[in-house]
Amino acid sequence: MAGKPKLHYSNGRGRMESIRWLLATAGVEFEEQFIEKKEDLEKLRNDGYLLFQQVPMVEIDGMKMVQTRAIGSYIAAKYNLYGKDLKERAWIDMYVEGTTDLMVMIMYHPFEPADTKEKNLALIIERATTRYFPVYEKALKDHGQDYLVGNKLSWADIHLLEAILMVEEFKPDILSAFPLLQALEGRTSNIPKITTFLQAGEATERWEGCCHSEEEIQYLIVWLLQKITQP
Ligand SMILES: N[C@@H](CCC(=O)N[C@@H](CS)C(=O)NCC(=O)O)C(=O)O
Repeated sequence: MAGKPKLHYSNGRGRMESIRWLLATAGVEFEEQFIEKKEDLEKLRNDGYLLFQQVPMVEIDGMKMVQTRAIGSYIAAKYNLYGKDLKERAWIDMYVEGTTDLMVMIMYHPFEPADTKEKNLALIIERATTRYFPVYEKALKDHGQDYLVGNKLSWADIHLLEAILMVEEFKPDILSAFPLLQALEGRTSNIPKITTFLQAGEATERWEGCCHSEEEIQYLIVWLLQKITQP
């Protein structure tokens, strides 16, 4: 039997968090090898483990997978969270990519300089409520089903729940004009495996870590230190 998938990333949400969500929803136990310092990333690179010298990297089924999107597709397909046919998969892809665009805005938020932070937050909220959430609310209204695609839980719903919770951290009533999304949030977060994942604090207690370059790792460390030392 293949061992547990092993996730290589920082102890932050960043690009790995959606992978953690998918595995948790599928009920797959995984191990984490956190990248804590520059040398950890260098070692992975020197060992030839990172195809493009970047993380996330997931050891799974004998592969060392990189590229968040590819890892997510593999896991979603493997664990039956990727629709029943090509058309459903196309819809799931469109939704997941749209949600990812919103998430990336949020992911960069902690790295925004103080003078643009507020503006950036306003833009996140504006995009969530005028560009992304209306699409999902309409989809649910139009087909009248419980989940976004194929009346069955898929990667699209899981990814959306993750994004909703992220935006709610900034604005708890963000879904006030989206009753069907509120229902979807309740329905999905009550799925036992997701509840367990949320209760374990996995989804909420990580800092918004994502490192892009050695300079950014340094920047991150400064940012983290500031966060830790703030009263
Ligand atoms: N397209 C890649 C981007 C990965 C990426 O930018 N990873 C960052 C960490 S979040 C990284 O490894 N940065 C170091 C570098 O680019 O040198 C993906 O989606 O996985």
